[in-house]
Amino acid sequence: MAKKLRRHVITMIGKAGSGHPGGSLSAVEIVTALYFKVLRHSPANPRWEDRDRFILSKGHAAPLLYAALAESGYLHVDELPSLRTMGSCLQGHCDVTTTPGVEMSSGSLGQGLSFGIGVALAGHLDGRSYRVYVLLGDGECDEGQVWEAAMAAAHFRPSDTKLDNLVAIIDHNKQQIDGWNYEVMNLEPLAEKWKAFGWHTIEADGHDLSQLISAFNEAKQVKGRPTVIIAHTTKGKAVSFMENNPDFHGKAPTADEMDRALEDLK
Ligand SMILES: Cc1ncc(C[n+]2csc(CCOP(=O)(O)OP(=O)(O)O)c2C)c(N)n1
Ligand SMILES: [Mg+2]
Repeated sequence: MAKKLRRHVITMIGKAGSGHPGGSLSAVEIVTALYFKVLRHSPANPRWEDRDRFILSKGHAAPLLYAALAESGYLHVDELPSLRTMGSCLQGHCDVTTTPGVEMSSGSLGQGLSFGIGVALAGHLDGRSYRVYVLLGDGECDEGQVWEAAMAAAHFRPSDTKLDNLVAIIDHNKQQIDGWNYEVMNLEPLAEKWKAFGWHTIEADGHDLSQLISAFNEAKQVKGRPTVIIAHTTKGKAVSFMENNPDFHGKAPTADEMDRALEDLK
């Protein structure tokens, strides 16, 4: 499934002629684990009230989310090539008003965790047992709002239960739009920061499905505080000439590059 999603990402962005391959490819296993092993959801009924919520805060990875939504049945796979065309329900960044299964309009970085806290608090208030998963980029953590949210999530105490229905996942691919994080804005020590903000903190190989699934299972057992999974990943993962190559943060492959990428993903 992970390979299928990668192939969709490449062909969708290649056909559209614009989009963000690097940060879509790095998060493939995280999204695969969630959609195909972890989330309690009902693709036939996207607004089912008890569904677990997945919030893509790093909204530029929309093609990956659309591929997962299509492969799990929210959309038809043959709608995927309409990415970024006028009138399509698959715009370049996530739009809650047009795409079944999208929980939040995102693309302006920094907002998803705050929104996720609201959804998690609402779950407690409504007596529902759904869980909330928010995927953030590591460069996205340059945004002050992420840290306001990190502080707030460990603070709120709905009916004496802290937000243990909330899981943040950081796609820690060590790069952002302009290159390496350590050159743009050093984040380290990242795990220690989240621990200091009161979160149960797990580090995992973000391309190892079994490590990710155990991390999500561990998070389900944690009581009284939210969990963050710091998923160590590689930007552009599995396409040789895109791996760790900042040029492919936000650039579509040419027709020739698309062929070479699909060759890597055979
Ligand atoms: C508020 C805001 N500022 C700037 C941008 C432009 N932008 C899009 S992606 C990106 C880099 C994000 O880096 P990271 O979160 O590490 O994403 P990834 O490496 O997973 O692609 C930036 C600055 C944006 N979308 N929103
Ligand atoms: Mg990054």
